[in-house]
Amino acid sequence: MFIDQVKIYARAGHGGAGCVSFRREAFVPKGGPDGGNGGRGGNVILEASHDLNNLIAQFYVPRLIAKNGNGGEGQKKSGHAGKDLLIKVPCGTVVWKLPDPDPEPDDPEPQLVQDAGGEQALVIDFDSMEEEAEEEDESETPKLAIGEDAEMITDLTEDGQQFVLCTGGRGGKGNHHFTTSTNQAPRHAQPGEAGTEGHYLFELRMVAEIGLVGYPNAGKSTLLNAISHAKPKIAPYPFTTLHPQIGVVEMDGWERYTVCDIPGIIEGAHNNVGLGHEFLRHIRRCGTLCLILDMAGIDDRKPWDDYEKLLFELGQYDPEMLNKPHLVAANKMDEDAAGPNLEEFRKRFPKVEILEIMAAIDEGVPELKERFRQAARG
Ligand SMILES: Nc1nc2c(ncn2[C@@H]2O[C@H](COP(=O)(O)OP(=O)(O)OP(=O)(O)O)[C@@H](O)[C@H]2O)c(=O)[nH]1
Ligand SMILES: [Mg+2]
Repeated sequence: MFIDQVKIYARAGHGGAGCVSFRREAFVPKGGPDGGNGGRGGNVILEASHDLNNLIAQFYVPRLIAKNGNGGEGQKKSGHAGKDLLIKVPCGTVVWKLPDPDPEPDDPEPQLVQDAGGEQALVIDFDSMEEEAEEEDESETPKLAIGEDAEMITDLTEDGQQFVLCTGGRGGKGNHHFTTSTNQAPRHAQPGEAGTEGHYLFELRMVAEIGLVGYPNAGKSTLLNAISHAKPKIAPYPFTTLHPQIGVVEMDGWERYTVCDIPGIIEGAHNNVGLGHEFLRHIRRCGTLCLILDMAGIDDRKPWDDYEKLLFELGQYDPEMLNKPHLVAANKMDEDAAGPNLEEFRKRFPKVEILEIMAAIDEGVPELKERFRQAARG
């Protein structure tokens, strides 16, 4: 299972309470207050890790609760701090703060009414309970509130980058802090502060330099397979790839860059046709896009139509996508129809940079790899 969006509830630990205690020792009369401070609550900390590639761990554990601090003790002993909860998330995780859900409606208050006989009876208004329940249902309509009520609070892109999602509450002060000239034996101490909490949406946007975009069956996964150690599934039917994959391309001289293969897009993807276009989020960060076209038109489409429709769908997802530099990989050049189609394509789009490849047999692939390297270096 591949999870790239998940709702999370997180809460930091509460601070431990301060202690009320008095020194009791033989031969020390009126030993004075010696209540220690409470320990602070644990933080919830996120850490980006390049060893992970999806949010599956958060999907199974969507409540992140850090430990509370311990209470203070006598003899001025401070309580232990609550342990921080360190959560590893994949590099490229964007965290959104969601608005707090509406508080649960209170149960209707029983009301005392006088019945005809003058006796009092307890009446609970069940009608209003039902109405409230209906209203609640309406407010439950799922809204992935990105761009509306949600606020982006961090973007974890670098391996090892940390972010404190919720801060643990401070421990309360013990009673020895509260002695004054007039009160040498205070019988009160501070309670611990509550840790911060909230509802969040974690969204993974993969981090890669080059993004492959194309219709299903165009050969995106075949290309990723040819240039990197990634082994995406390749098959002669559409929508073989169901979730994004990143391949690391290693060049001579220890140079590396990453390429992201995503599921195929088809006309109407912005209206959820095919697999929709939500996974385009994974190529949002790519500096360069490579549009892979089946130049032979094996699935009875024309490459120039594919090209225009792909650009249209990219623009529908986010007009910013059209500002990214892109090049075209004309794939399946080993097929007979590919040559004439390419000629026609060049006539229609003379300014587009095209590289001819046969991904299945590695022809033209080294040149494309080199071109990607230049693009990745920016
Ligand atoms: N003739 C020919 N066939 C190719 C070439 N490259 C890929 N194919 C074939 O095209 C088919 C689809 O390849 P994939 O790499 O799975 O295509 P994809 O773009 O990843 O498809 P989806 O994952 O469904 O979006 C497979 O049967 C490949 O063998 C090529 O250069 N020439
Ligand atoms: Mg594929």
